[in-house]
Amino acid sequence: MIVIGEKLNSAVPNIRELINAKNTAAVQDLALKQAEAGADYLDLNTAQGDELPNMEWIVNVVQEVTDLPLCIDSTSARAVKTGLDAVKGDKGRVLVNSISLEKSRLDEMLPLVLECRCRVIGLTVDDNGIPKTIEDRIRLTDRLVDILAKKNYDLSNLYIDPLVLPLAVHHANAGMFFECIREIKCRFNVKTISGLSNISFNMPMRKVINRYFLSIGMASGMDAAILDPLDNKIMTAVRVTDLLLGNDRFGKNYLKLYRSGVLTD
Ligand code: THG
Repeated sequence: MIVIGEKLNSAVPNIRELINAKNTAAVQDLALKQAEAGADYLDLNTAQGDELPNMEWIVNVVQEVTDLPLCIDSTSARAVKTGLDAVKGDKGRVLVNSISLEKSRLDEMLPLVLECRCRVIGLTVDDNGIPKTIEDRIRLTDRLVDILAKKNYDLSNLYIDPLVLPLAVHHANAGMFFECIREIKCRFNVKTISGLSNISFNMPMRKVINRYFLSIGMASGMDAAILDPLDNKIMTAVRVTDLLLGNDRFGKNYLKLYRSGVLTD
């Protein structure tokens, strides 16, 4: 499973303060810790604050301490462009988070993604909002796949995020998400991704729900997740589920986590 480290997100009050204060040491420490914990990408979000200059700054300081590819997290195409411009080396390794079928967002983000042939997260949302049914999410995926395929975009670089809604809103929301992932993996040659926190919104013991959600999601074909790699229990869930699914040859990653003392029950 592809782990996207979520820690450097300005939506979290502490992090917002670190970013706005341009606290290089603290930001670099969080970048390094997530890399050491096994993150494959680092998500960077500076939306809460002076977004463009902060994005340029954070891309620069993070790159000083790690070569991990970056996941540039913004609804603003200008912020994404600023982030991409600051990336050194191969921009094709960047994961843009995200495009959608909302007309203005698609029109602005698409040229950036096509120009650098980078990876991209596609949200199943359009100008009518998040669809209520699996069929409508598949329909939006189909439209996005069609648009990108016509531009000769490599679809294995597209990560569809079906946008999971809270269980507290409807008891079938998790089940619908898993079914959606299975359908998407069956019908399209794309990858799938999700954040973990929405599912448990407004419920007690959120982290327990998030862990089981992750595990069933992976078994349904979820390729990547945006999560906190510094949470030993969630990383245990990632490595154990990959081991059980046959995605960890010789148990290499499982044993590595065990030997580092992080694996926990
Ligand atoms: N899909 C896509 N992008 C996303 C999300 C998604 N980006 C933002 C978000 N969802 C994922 N990122 C975060 C980042 C931080 C937190 C939650 C989601 C968060 N952090 C607290 C902290 O760090 O203190 C709490 C951490 C914890 O308790 O585990 O809440 O769904 N495409």
